[in-house]
Amino acid sequence: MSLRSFFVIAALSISASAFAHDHQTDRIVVGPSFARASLPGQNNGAAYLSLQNKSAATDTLVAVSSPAAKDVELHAMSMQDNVMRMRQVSSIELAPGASVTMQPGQGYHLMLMGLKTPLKAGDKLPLRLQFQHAGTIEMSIPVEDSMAGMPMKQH
Ligand SMILES: [Cu+2]
Repeated sequence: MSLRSFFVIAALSISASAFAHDHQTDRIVVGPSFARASLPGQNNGAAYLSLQNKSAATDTLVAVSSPAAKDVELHAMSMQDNVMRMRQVSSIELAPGASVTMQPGQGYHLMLMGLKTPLKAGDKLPLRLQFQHAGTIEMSIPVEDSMAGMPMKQH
């Protein structure tokens, strides 16, 4: 083996273990996730996670926090009197094998209440997820521009 390929393999194994540590436990796998850049004048923000329950038991996301915001709430979109509204929910349940993919405009999202500084595209948002069984998962997710995840997204 050449010295050069040794370095490549070493670098790969470091990033693979860092990923496992940051983003998943045996029970819960976090897939592609992002926060949206803040709109001018708004000190609340939104973030969208992909979560999968790999365990054989139901697990529940019970709390989320971030050093970047005063509070992080779990929100769900729902139709009320023909208007899309969001309401706070106390937890998000994941059946065995089930996954939740949060996206703008429907289903669940994380609401970042009282951001300490505006979120800018390219930043990383640190999050701490608390699951009933899987425990705590700490990770950072990318901040994308404010159109990120829209159905008409074009690049
Ligand atoms: Cu919300």
